[in-house]
Amino acid sequence: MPLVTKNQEPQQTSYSFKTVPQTLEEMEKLLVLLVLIAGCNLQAQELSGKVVVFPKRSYTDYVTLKPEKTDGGLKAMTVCLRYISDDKYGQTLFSMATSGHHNTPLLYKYADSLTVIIIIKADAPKNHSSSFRVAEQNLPKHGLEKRQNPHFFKTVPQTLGEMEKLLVLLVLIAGCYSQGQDLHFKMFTFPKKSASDYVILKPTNAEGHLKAMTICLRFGIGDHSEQALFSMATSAHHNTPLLFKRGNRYEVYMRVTENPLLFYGLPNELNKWHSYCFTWDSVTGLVQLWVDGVGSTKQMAHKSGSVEGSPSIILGQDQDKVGGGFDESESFAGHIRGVHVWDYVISDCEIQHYTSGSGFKHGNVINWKNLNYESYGDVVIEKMSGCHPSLD
Ligand SMILES: [Ca+2]
Repeated sequence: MPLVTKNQEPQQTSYSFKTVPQTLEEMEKLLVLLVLIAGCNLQAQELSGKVVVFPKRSYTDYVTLKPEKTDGGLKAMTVCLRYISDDKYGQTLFSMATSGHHNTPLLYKYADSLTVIIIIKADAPKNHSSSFRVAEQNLPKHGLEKRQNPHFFKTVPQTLGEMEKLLVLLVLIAGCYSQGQDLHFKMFTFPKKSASDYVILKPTNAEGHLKAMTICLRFGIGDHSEQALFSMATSAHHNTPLLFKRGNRYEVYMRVTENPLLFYGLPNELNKWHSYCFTWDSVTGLVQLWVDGVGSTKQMAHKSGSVEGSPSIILGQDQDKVGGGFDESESFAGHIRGVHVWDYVISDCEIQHYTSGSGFKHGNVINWKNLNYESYGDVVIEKMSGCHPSLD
């Protein structure tokens, strides 16, 4: 219900937290604006580590999941989900409906905590609140849609407190509130060797005191010339580390400018994507490389040391000083994507998950899906063609 009567002048709304929208129209505008700002879209989203919050029992709050397979004809099915609830009432956990029947199935939890599966049952128990409705058949292709409910806008929050709660909820559900960019299905293309093409990556934790590190990226190259894969520099040293490739071997410069660690026998075919991970742990000093899931033997560098200060991270060039000192012969030409950096050594298992692209935990220092970066020169940010597997 609009709060403004005919006799009153509608109040000018500035869409700040201090002003509660006064009308249905204003509320709708604000919500559309918020969703746009949040950068949400209807593409498939990686939701690991996130939850969908249903703050109240209502017949207007729900999420529609769009199945990847929409052609029907199911002869078997497994449905998995996790939920938590302290509600003493019955709860609909999952509802799949088709034109043939509206319970195919309905998964319902009764108040006595017994989870009941009802398949092809005429009706769910009366007086329960459908708090989770999922997946109608014949919907468009995959993706998760946060649907605007036609009833939702009929009630405008009446107080500042209600408005704040709603905004917090929206941001939580949107799950994409950040200043970085999601480069899923994109890549950096370095079309030539040069001293002017590079990308600066800005870490989330700007002030480092790194005692361990994992760096993963995917790359493809077309020749066996010297190639700087990843360069991290600080004011204390410009190789912390430099990850380099020369001919058929991989090189790691960790706090050294000469005599790098050398790694032989790892996959290095040309014109092919490679998954590359570097790990370093200060306590043991052990360094390991992984290429396409093949782990090297371990070598030692910068034992008991740390990487202090704000690191300068650059793709495409070898920094011989912080942010510069580039040499064309050491520059990178090819493709890089899927860059993640952690401030700890991720497990072998996680590295395998990264390699296969199956649900690994994203980097907490550099995250390809929330990346702050600046590109220079002729570096092109390209969308991957649909023929590539989605691994990031
Ligand atoms: Ca150099």
